[in-house]
Amino acid sequence: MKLHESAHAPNPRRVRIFIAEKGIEVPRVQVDIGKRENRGPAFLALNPLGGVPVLELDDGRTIAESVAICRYFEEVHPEPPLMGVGPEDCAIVEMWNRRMELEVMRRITDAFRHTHEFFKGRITQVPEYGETRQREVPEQLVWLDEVLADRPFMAGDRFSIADITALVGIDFGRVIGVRIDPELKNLSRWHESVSARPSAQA
Ligand SMILES: N[C@@H](CCC(=O)N[C@@H](CS)C(=O)NCC(=O)O)C(=O)O
Repeated sequence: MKLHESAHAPNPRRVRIFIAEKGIEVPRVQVDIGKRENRGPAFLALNPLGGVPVLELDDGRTIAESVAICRYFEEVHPEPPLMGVGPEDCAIVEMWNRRMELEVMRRITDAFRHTHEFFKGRITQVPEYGETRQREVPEQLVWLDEVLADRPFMAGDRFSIADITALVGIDFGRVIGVRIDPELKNLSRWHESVSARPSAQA
């Protein structure tokens, strides 16, 4: 098994944190997205959409999409659970992970993709769209602060994939100037606590 990933990209970091929480070691292959290795024929044979990460199984099958890769590891290595326990809890974790992905991380990566040099010539940038997405981020962080008023983690009492997605999204936001306002006490406390977990260094 091999994990094709890129050290500085946010989606691979989600998977690295996830497997670090589970104590799983997986051989990694670095894909240089700066040099567009992920757009060359060898990588496109693994994932025709060209995104990292990709998990290559021993039988040659490949799994792309960070959450699908995490789902695989959750099934083969259930402890500690990071995607919920039982039908209700699993659905609640999924709800919060989707919210973190679609509302928080996606907003930040859209802002990056549409305004940053790195994506010039790679996608059709619409700077106005990126700037609008960026302007919306602070109000999302206020919302997260409210969410965390009555619970330690995004989906409740237990650390989950929703925390991983939120952490990776917010940390990646640093490249475009996203910072947590210290006045957001709940979000600041959460960020400090999840950043202190050894997995956050992955
Ligand atoms: N939906 C995919 C997104 C994968 C993705 O877009 N990865 C980024 C890195 S975070 C990438 O490969 N970017 C370079 C490119 O698209 O050329 C997932 O969740 O894994």
